[in-house]
Amino acid sequence: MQISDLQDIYATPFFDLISRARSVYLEHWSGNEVQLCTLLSIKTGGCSEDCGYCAQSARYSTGVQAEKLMSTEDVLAVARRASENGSTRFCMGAAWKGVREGDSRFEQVLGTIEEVSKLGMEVCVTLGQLSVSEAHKLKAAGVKAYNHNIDTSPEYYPSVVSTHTFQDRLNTIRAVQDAGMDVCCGGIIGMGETELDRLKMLQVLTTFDPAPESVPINCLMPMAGTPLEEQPPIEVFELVRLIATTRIALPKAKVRLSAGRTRLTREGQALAFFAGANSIFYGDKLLTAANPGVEEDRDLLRELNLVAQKPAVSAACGS
Ligand code: SAM
Ligand code: DTB
Ligand code: SF4
Repeated sequence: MQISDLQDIYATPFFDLISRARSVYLEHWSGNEVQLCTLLSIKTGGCSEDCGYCAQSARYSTGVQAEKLMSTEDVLAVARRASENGSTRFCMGAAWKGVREGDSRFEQVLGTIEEVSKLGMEVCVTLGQLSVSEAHKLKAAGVKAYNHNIDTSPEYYPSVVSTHTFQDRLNTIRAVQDAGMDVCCGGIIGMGETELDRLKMLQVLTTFDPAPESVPINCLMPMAGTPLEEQPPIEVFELVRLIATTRIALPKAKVRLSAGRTRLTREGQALAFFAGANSIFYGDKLLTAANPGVEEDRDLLRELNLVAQKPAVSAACGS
């Protein structure tokens, strides 16, 4: 898609924009379903990278302590609870620059994935950079989708991260696709980028082949101690416009209303769902930051007559 097309869509009068996004949603999705995805940080903190938004970078004093990789047993206990609570997707995150084949910690994660996939939820992981052989191993262990965000426009990326490049992100995404996993890729808004940066990020996502299966839109949660700690909150209508534009540009993608929901009102979230968001992180914690509580989310979904989407995998095969 051309950037000018995305700019035209984004600039449509607000109600026309969200109505169009809703029509596009109804053409491609049935009913009023929302996917509930639980996140778990299986390896927290101590990361070598300098992503300016991240509480887990070892370069900033954020109060997040570096922890060891969680055992398979401990991860399984959390995954079982998530499944019992109605989550249909389970995403495990590690504060790593990337993974290396042969590393015992990578082997341990593969074992954990094999066990978690038996629970019947879609399994997603976000472990940083990888090459195609590691991607094949993850796929074989039962991973459905790999989360690796481009986070912002190619032009703005170096203002936020210096320890790896935008191209490194694209290379990992290519490896994930070559191994046959779905790509979950989106970004963060509210890092000081312009409206054009947000649309350029979206434009990059529209060039992916195949298209991303899910697109998380995170609102920056300013983390004390990081370079972006003072960023002001985003304007809700800017978020809703971006979600609607994403829905129109990538009609079949799950558009995930991700980090930052604790700072949105219920009405703001309702507008985001109307504009095409059809997935949320569910459970009171993201990786290190807060998320609305399960009861709060259940109430919201009930009042909006939104129901949990069924998992796309069966417990028997986990693939
Ligand atoms: N280390 C891996 C990586 O960088 O891909 C996986 C974990 S990383 C924490 C996953 C994503 O979380 C980031 O790409 C970013 O989009 C999001 N994220 C991290 N910190 C955030 C924050 N403070 N506010 C909003 N989103 C954030
Ligand atoms: C994504 O796009 N957002 C999630 C998930 N993918 C891994 C992570 C949000 C992290 C929010 C900050 C924190 O919890 O530290
Ligand atoms: Fe590390 Fe990922 Fe955080 Fe960057 S976003 S510092 S790579 S955990």
